[in-house]
Amino acid sequence: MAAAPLYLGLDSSTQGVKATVVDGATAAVVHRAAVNYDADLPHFRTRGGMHASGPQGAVVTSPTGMWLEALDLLFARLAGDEASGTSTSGAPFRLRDVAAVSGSGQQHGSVYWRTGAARMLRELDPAVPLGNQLADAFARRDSPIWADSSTGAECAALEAACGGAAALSAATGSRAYERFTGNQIAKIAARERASCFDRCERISLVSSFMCSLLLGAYAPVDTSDGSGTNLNHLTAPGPAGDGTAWFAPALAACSGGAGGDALAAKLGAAGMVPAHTTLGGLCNYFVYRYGMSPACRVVAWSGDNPCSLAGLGLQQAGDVAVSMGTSDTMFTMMANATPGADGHVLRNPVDPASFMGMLCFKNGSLAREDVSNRLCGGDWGKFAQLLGERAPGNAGAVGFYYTSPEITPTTGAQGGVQRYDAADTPVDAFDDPAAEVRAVLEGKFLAMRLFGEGIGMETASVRRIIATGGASNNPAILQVLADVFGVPVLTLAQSDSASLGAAFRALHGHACEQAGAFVPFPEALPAGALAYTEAARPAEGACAVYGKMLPRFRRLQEAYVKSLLG
Ligand code: ADP
Ligand code: XUL
Repeated sequence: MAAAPLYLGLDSSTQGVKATVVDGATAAVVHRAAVNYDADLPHFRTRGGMHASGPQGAVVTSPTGMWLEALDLLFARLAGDEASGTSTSGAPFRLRDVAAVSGSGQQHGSVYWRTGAARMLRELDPAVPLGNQLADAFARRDSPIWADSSTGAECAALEAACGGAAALSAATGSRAYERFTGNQIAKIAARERASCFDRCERISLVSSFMCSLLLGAYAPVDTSDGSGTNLNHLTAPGPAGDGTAWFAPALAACSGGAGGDALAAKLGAAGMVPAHTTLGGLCNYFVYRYGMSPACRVVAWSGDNPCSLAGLGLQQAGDVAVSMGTSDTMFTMMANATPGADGHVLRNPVDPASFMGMLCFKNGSLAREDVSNRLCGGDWGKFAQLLGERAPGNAGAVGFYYTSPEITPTTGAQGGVQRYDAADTPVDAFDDPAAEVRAVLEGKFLAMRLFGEGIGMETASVRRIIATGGASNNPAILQVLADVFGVPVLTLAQSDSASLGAAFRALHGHACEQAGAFVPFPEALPAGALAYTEAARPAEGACAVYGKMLPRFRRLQEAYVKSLLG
């Protein structure tokens, strides 16, 4: 009997690159592999996969060459596991059985291919590692990434050129954000016009960059990750459907004076594609070097948050996901796009007719870890115990923990920590360590509620929350989340929702290609693909306590953010 087709999902994230192989018949995870940049590629000298520089560490990049080496190392590990007959599930697998591959990239990052690089991509030599043969393929050695917050001036200019923040948000799904690719490009186009921008024939996102390596040709940007650029038109019709066109005024504003057409040519003059699009076959490099099938199809890559939406199985409005990793994100499926002043609306990666609402908080696990390290010696069990010592509402104690400059709400280039007692008086420390532990969580989840409402996600319409990311292993943290929103919190047995979602999207894209028409995502997924477990149920009355607290929380947040913005 022929083996069931396998689907490969890759995730090029901030700290490493991961692979998830799923069985197409059951959607069960057959194998996983991972590469960690800091540990596995120490010669790039990154911390958390990043290089930070400038005042407050606001300029943040990753070496593009590191991503090349990491992809080879990941495939070498997969091929080695195949050869030794080992896998994380115990079931042997063959890379040759992978019918389609797709991927997930950290959002917003950008790669600058130099003139002539298309040919280098087309002629990739399977005998030479990617890092060696593409060493000269870039107009810039380092890629700005999502953690960068150095483009405040470019954001102001973009909003001014597009008729203000509200107009930009209505068109692209978000007002101008420092990390969004358009503003990153604008900075480089203006300051490095001759040394980089004019020498560059193509600008890729991290997602379309990695996809280009698999294709051996420049891959288009997909509409979901494209919604994180400030350069897209969220709803206008484009060559490949609604939401696939660039937004001309934004292109012109971010081109450093070179003109919107010049920038469109570098981004892909044909516009974007829906994320379920199959772009072509896998290039020979991966066939000959790692034993992949020459028949393997490449489905467009997307951003990590859109891929997580697919991996967590969000299927109807009111399904909300909360991911608590390096950054915290909250996202939800939405029937309509109602972009607001803060937060983002993206295209849905598995349904070209709907949208994805998203909030991104920069201070996620590192802020919680800071509290845990200071007060609990880094013991999450102790953290949970302290959390249980105080009731929802924290007897009025409120804190804001922006250990690095925050994105939601935007604190500009400044970060800081501010605590208030029940009388709204700023205090240096709470009397009770348990208050600090509760405040760092309640503050985050209240911000999710507050900003969620700003993009049309009414708390009353939330049905359930699916939690993922490192901190979702902590049931006590999930209890606070359930209490703030008043709904059950579920977790999924499978981890790594972004690479899992990329594997599911490979399966989905392949199903659409084979059917010659769009197949609804839930129909493409094998039954039972997603097994949820209820991890927390809201305590009686807790949600109402938080509802009452929200106006005060908003007021204190506004006051503190105003002081940071100066
Ligand atoms: P990434 O964004 O890099 O994928 P992860 O989702 O793997 O990050 O999350 C890593 C974080 O999870 C760590 O920084 C750690 O603080 C946090 N974490 C791990 N276990 C726990 C726990 N039991 N309670 C709270 N936080 C945890
Ligand atoms: C989303 C964001 C981060 C990155 C890295 O807008 O900036 O979540 O995608 O994970």
